[in-house]
Amino acid sequence: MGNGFSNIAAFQSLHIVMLGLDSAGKTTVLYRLKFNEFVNTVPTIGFNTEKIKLSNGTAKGISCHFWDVGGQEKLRPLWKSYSRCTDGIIYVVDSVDIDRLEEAKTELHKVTKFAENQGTPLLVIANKQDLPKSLTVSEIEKHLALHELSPSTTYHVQPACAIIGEGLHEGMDKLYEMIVKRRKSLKQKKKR
Ligand SMILES: Nc1nc2c(ncn2[C@@H]2O[C@H](COP(=O)(O)OP(=O)(O)O)[C@@H](O)[C@H]2O)c(=O)[nH]1
Ligand SMILES: [Mg+2]
Repeated sequence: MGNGFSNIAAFQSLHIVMLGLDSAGKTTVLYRLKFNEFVNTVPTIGFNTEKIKLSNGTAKGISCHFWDVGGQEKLRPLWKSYSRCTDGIIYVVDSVDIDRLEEAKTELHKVTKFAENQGTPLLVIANKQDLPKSLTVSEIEKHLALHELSPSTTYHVQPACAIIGEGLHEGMDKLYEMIVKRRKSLKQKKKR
């Protein structure tokens, strides 16, 4: 392969948790990745989970076990246990729901501060880019105050439209790259 990623294929499957406020599009992302088509969703009570073998890009062939946890306020206390010791966190944001970006920011910062999540790579999906007046990546980055996250948290903001699947594979590639990098540096630290 020669891209430095080959050895990660030996990993069993990556554990990925998907968080974000209710209605951001998490479940749509999940089923878009799973079935490669649009699936009409209902609000998630509890969680959805799917094992998905990625079919595109550098992460092609990598198995991921996704946990899509409901985002309603009463369900958010669950986020802590679902995100514990995960390989990567996907945080889905509705790019037109400006009124709730402050709330999205608060919840995101809470999650990344849990001791178990220190350094866990973060993929922010700036979803619903198909809608008029959707905020750009840099606006989302600012509203979520991503620069205030702990320096150990590597992140990438990916513009996407989950309904047609645009941006999702690019986002997964970035997340995968961050996960590989982190594993390598953890391994090197252990050797020292
Ligand atoms: N226009 C648009 N609507 C979307 C997109 N992604 C999801 N939705 C819609 O947003 C609503 C909430 O989606 P859902 O996946 O259930 O959100 P969740 O609560 O985060 O799981 C549904 O009506 C979806 O069809 C998108 O990229 N563009
Ligand atoms: Mg849902």
